[in-house]
Amino acid sequence: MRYPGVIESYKEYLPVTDKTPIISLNEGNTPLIELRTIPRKLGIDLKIYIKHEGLNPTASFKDRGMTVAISKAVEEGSKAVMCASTGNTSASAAAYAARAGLKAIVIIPKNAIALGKLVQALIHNAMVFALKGNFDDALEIVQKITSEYPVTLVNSINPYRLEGQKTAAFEICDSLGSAPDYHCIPVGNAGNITSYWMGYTQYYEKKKINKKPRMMGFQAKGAAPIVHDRVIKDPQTVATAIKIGNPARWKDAVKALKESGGYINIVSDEEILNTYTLLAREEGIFVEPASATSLAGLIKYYPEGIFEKGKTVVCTCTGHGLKDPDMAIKSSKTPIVVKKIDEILKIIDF
Ligand code: AN7
Repeated sequence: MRYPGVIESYKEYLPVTDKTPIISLNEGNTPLIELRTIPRKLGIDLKIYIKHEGLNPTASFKDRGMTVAISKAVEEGSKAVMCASTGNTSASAAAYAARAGLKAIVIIPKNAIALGKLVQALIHNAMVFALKGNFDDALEIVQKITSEYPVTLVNSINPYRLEGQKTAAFEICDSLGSAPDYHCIPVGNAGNITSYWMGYTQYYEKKKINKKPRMMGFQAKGAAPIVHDRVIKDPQTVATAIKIGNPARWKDAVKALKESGGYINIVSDEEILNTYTLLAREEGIFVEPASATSLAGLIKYYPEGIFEKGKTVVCTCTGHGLKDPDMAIKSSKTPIVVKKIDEILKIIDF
């Protein structure tokens, strides 16, 4: 059977009816890849899976929530949608709005989002504003405009976004046959950790699983408002996707952490980038820097005994590595320029 996307797959758990026009790009059904090399090389006694959300239609997890938010916007007669974004939400909003025939307006922090994401918003023909300010400033403007004008907000303040995103937790349980013991996840605006916890909780209440995981959130060191329990005025990190100082879903994330007996802590830019290259080189998995935060946190805190040995962990990798080609180039060797076969053979040195 042709895979139909997350709304058709999990209809009974979503706020849709037969009257909801389903706007989908067949998102979801992303691979759950078991790590082969990293746990062995680093001496980590855990079964670790990567939920590779970079393999969604616009190459990030945002598509799961966007299919629901855009479908509901169309159902409600909206003609335009708007978001602030560190890049992935705007890429997804632009694509799903194009699919639905809606106008998309996005505000991104100027010179602060990865090139691939900017390109996506542009090619899908969104109206793109580059704000001289950061993500938090952009979100404030979007909240003001959408509360006063007839345009639908599609940031994760929109509850339909969370509804869609929770389907990733369902997929994990469906493919493992149970919930993992731990779930590691990057935390930016904190919508995704909230969504996963909703998903696990609902599956538990429906008796689809008999345990729930501990939610393990990780924030970049220079952008860790939840860890430090205060707004960060000028957040800084190479992981531009999570360069957020005042998360919209802050309270919900704290609730998810509390209810799950979870854990939240920081990882440095260096630790994020080390894990980013490690995943690419040792496992063949290319994710964007912010996405590597989940595994970077596991690698950093495992030696402190935060994870019980022998357990199963899922790390969500939220976006594809191709989103940020500049970072990939900076993190890699340069091509070797040659003209003749002899030069190549000399360098390979068989
Ligand atoms: C790759 O696109 O906030 O904690 O505006 O793109 O749910 O915010 C992106 C967030 C992690 C954090 N990884 O998720 C946006 C935006 C990637 C991301 C996050 C984002 P949340």
